[in-house]
Amino acid sequence: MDANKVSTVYQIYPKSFQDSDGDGVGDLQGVISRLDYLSWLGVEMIWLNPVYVSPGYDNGYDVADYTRIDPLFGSMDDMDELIREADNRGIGIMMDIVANHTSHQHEWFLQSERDPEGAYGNFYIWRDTPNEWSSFFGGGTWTYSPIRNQYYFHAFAPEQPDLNWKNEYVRKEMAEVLAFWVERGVTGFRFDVIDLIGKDVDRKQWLDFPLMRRYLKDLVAQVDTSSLLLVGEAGGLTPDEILDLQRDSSLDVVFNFEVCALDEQGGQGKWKLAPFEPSRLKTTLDTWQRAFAMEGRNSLFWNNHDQPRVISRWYDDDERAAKMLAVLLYGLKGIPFLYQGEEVGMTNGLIAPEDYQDIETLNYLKAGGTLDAVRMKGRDHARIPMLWGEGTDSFSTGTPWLQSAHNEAGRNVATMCTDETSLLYLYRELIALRRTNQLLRDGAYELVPTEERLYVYRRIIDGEPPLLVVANLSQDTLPLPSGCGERLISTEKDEAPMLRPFEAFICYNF
Ligand code: TEU
Repeated sequence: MDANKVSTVYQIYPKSFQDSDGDGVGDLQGVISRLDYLSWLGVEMIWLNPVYVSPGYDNGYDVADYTRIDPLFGSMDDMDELIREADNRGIGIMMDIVANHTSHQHEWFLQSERDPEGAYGNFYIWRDTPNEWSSFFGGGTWTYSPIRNQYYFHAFAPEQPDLNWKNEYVRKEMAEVLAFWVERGVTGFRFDVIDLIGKDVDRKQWLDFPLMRRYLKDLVAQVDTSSLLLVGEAGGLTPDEILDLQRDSSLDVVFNFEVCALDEQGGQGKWKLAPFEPSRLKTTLDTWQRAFAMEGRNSLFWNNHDQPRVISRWYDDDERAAKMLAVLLYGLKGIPFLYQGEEVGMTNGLIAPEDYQDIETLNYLKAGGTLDAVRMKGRDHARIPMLWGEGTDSFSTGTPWLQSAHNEAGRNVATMCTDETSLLYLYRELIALRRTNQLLRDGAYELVPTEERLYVYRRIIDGEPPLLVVANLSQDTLPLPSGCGERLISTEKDEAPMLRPFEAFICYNF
């Protein structure tokens, strides 16, 4: 697929999007019932978080069967209907492929555990003696299996054993999973923690790039990917490594998390918070934009199902900041990913301590973590049911699987739909603009030096008048930068002689 042509991917966390049967959990029929909304919004692809059969220790990132739908979400008929109905509206479906690990209840693991000499004996990473290495969810990376009398490796929870990618049959099986979904008509894949497939557990090395590159290249070479959008979640890759993968079409775009970590102390994990500094937002985005200024592209996103709302973490829930961030992101070079609820300014909301559900958060709290950090960075805050109306009633007629409260009136689809000056309408206009404006899609990126509270950059194509994107990252009133011509889109209804707090716009540059 020509990745530059995708104007917006909309991420749906199915558990929290729309419940159709009143059990408090979102499902595929729920997604289908909201396709007209997504079509109105103008999105071209949906990234669906995992809906495969799973015991749900990590909300579906522990897959027990890659080619069956979990009854919690519906059936394969529902999935086929979703693919068809989305396609009727010009919307593709991107499946989440969790290739690094499976569930401990996956048939491969059960067989591997029981029969070391059998066909699946070498599908996972088994050792007689474990080394000391910390997993991403806290605790060690090795768990003893009394059945096999050996230890197996897991980068995440013990219920998520890592596949042994050195085994060519593992790679073949995964290619068959891809082929299965291509056959059913999906238009993209998002590969979960794909940088980890080349790891060396004995040397305690998460990333061996040449190896990871080879495995990934082999994997995608086994299916016809020409009409697919390939997205890799690979926080450990450098821009050069990403460019390398883009050049040979192993991936179209990569998720990197440097921006998400701006409110962390750095090097000490996600829970050690530091104050957010707008100037660092600018320098970090600029570094990544420069790396792909002439070739390749970035992924552009603020939030996802792992990253709670940045307007809560950085900007005290301020809706003006949400608008500014929307314009700033849609001006950048790359593919924008919009996470459900972001278009109505959903915030981290409130969750009572006893209602936390996420395995990562529960482990952290058990280990003595603080609620303050969880309120900012706990993944449940990103997974609060979608606010279609004032409360979560319109998400489900039953009791939502995750209890939460919001106190920001009007931040929901029903309210914002009736207000053409709302954040929701701004997103709709931005999405439409990116669809038609070649400069925004393909133009090179160039920073315009300004003071640090202001982020100004140009998008350029030879022989065309450049665009200027101006974003006031602060609540201060600032002088307008020079060179601002006719505005294409703005957070404000009118123009003022000064830049208002959090004002942002895209205009022609003279
Ligand atoms: O996330 C990968 C990942 O690196 C996370 O551990 C991330 O660091 C953490 O969520 C930050 O809080 C992917 C999925 O997006 C996530 O939902 C899964 O839990 C994880 O892989 C394991 O499959």
